Amino acid sequence: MPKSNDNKLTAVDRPIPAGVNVAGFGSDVVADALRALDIPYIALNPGASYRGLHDSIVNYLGNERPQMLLCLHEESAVAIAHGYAKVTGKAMAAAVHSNVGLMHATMAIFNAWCDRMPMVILGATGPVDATKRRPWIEWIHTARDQGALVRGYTKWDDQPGSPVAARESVLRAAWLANTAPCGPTYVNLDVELQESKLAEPVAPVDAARFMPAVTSAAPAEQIKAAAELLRNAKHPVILAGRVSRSEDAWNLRIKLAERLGASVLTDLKIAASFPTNHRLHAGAPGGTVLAPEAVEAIRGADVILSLDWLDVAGTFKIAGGNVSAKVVQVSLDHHLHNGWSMDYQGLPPVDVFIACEPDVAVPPLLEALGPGGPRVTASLFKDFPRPAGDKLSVDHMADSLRRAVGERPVSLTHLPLSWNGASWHLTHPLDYLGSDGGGGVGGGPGISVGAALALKGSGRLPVAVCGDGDFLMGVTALWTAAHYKIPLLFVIANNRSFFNDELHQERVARVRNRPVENRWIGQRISEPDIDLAGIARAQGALGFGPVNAIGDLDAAFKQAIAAVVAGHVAVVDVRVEPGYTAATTAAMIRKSE
Ligand SMILES: Cc1ncc(C[n+]2csc(CCOP(=O)(O)OP(=O)(O)O)c2C)c(N)n1
Ligand SMILES: [Mg+2]
Repeated sequence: MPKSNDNKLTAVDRPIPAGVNVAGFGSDVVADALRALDIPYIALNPGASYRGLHDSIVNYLGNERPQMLLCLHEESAVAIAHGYAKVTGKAMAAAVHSNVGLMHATMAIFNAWCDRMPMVILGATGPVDATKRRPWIEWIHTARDQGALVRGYTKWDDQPGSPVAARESVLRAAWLANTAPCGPTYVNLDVELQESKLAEPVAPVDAARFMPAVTSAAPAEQIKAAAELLRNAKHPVILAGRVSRSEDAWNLRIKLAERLGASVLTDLKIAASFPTNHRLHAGAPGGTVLAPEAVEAIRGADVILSLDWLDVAGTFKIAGGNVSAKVVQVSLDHHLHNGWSMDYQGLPPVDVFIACEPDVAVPPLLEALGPGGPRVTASLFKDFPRPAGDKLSVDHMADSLRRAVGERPVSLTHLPLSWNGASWHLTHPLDYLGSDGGGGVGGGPGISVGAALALKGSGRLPVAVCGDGDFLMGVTALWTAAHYKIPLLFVIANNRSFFNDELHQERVARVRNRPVENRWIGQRISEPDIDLAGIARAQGALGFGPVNAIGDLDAAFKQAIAAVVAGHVAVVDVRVEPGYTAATTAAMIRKSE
């Protein structure tokens, strides 16, 4: 095993001192704004359209605060910012080159948008003044309305006309991105603006004054009305949705659930929001299907409290529709709904609407409920699945991984579609960071690198469990982790297939009375099998496997975890039998809705 040298990220990519400490060019003013915002990193793939800014970060800022994180694809640059925000709740920056870099970045921006994660994306175009354009290349890389590429899934975008206006844009972009409901913002910097010499010094700005904290209190009347409903509820249910990573808020949610004796649902599409091993947690968390206990809880509920649940209407539909319970919705999400994207989901029935962040609503709700409880309820908790059979399944993989990490705090930075929600206890807000947000396959690796970056030094072991398809689409994010010495364990649930879609083909075949045996064609990633451990090694990570036998799992995980603890990036290729949980499979291949 190679020795991990200095594991300080700031020691990587040091420039020789340029001796520049006065802003001389337009892009220096933009760099100053990034520094003033305390943005620690800017993940990027380079390009001439922002060579001015690039120079300012290296030679004016000395490549620190922000430090560049070189990425091999724009999609991973944005995904890294996404993963970083999942842990910290804060925007870092990403830079992408002209229209082409932005086009590469779009899916990752969409993922971050759907996941309501903040980030500031810097792009570039031009020169807007055609007389200044280099022939050919600067013409093809100039677009009239570049922001239009991402306007449907960013909170705001701008193309400022001067260095001082650009500074204001960057401040506004950070402020808006970080204000709930959070999301990506995009600032497009004209080449000429960046490269222009400043005619006169630009007066400094007190950035903090342009970042006012936006707090929204819970409306007192609605809190009272909700407390009234919940106090009298016989079968309350809490849908624990998009909440923060705060431990205090986590504990207050537990207090609320216990005070009410409410059954609590969580969702693997989003980060951990309630301890899944708590007696009030209703069944194992699912991504696309609801556990039977969860369906039962919703059907039997008389009051349902949604703490910014991702999809209230869809959940009711899965539970069989006709939900008669009174519904209290706590959310600010409506501020982001627009005409381009339908990611806002179905319109749910709501009896009391509390327009604030869930973390803000819970304390006054508890207070308004007053003393009482905790009510006694039957335990809904079920133990881990017992992996069956002698073929290596995803359950065997999870079982061995769980034993290998032992008592060590783990952050699952990503989970594959094949994951069984029953196989892990999520007992801390950082135990699981949620999915890719937008269902854009290929996000797992980059998001995990960004999350691991934010977790570096925290004592938590970042573990990314990815499908092979997801891993292969985003695999070059590994190099960034290896280069910047960001320890991270990848476990690949390698079924050598885009298996999700095999089930879709099976469904179509069933409906059409055609042979389901052909479902694998155009789906299987084999002949040749891809050496995933080899792809890891080729990028400076450590590769283990392929692990084909159940008996070899423990040793592979033990070695890989030791490597990550020593500061490395490690990948374990686990050749799993294709298959999802029985409930997911049944839901996916059934003939009717
Ligand atoms: C960018 C993108 N392309 C295609 C899809 C369609 N799709 C959804 S899941 C999936 C398969 C993912 O494969 P893998 O990560 O190996 O997980 P598995 O289905 O095998 O469990 C595909 C191709 C998508 N959601 N996003
Ligand atoms: Mg697969």
